[in-house]
Amino acid sequence: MANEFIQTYVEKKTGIIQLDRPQAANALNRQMVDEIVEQMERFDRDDSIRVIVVKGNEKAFAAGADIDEMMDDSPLSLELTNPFAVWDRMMLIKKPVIAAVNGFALGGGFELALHCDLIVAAENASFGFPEVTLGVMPGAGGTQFLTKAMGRAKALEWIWLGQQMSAREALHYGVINRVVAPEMVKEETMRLAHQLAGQAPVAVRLIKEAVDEAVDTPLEDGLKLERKNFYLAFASQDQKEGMKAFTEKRSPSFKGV
Ligand code: DAK
Repeated sequence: MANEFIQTYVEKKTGIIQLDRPQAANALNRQMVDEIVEQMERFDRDDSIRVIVVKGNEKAFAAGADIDEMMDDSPLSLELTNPFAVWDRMMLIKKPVIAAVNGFALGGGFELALHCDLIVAAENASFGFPEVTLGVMPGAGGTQFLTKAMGRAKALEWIWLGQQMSAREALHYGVINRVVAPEMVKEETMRLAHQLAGQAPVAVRLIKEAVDEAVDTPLEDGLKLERKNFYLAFASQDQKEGMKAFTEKRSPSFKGV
């Protein structure tokens, strides 16, 4: 089925998902979230793709969940339809996902960026959780992701006050990776994507799993998984190629197997 709220294209082994609901500042309705996640999964399964990028437009990455759609939800309608299940699927994507943020990344839009592995933002980007001003709270992982990224005190202040934070502040607190001039966001994101696409894909995947494990598990369990993935990396031809290329003083040619 054709996508209504996103556009997708491929550039140099990078699958790009462009949020495309400009008349509503890219507010995320449920169909749009379905389209985003289904496309992420398609790119994840596609051997010709090594990195996934999610981007908005110049004004907004995404200004949150669609308030009009959410307004009439009830506890039981949410319990029955479980609209969070599709968000959980984002966490199963194995390839690197980069968010390219210009303008607003608010509420669910910020949560979408936080579900990505890396965030490249424009100097004029702003991040925030305005949920409290609507009488609710972040529901797609905001309280958890932000607290793990920046610590309890700042996360509480930020989410309680519902204020927007500049890209520089977000960078300072380790919530995002890079800040560049607005017109450079796409270029910087593609530079990063290109660098990642040149790394050994199996190793990149195994590293993502191991680093994610570090966030939530006791050290001992994390070390076990790291060791298992380290062994697994030695099952790849890319390991042979990477080490051989080093000894032969040439660049490796990674195949992802
Ligand atoms: N929902 C619906 N429409 C929105 C929207 C939103 N979140 N954000 C903007 N729009 C619409 C505006 O209503 C306006 O539509 P028209 O009036 O032109 O028809 C259009 O986009 C342009 O917006 P503005 O005219 O307001 O533009 P400004 O430049 O003046 O302001 C703004 C931009 C982003 C600062 C402002 O629009 C704004 O404050 N927007 C709302 C921000 C917000 O409160 N976001 C929602 C937070 S709650 C869940 C998953 C996630 C969530 C919940 C559940 N499940 C899986 C169940 C997350 C919840 C949230 O995100």
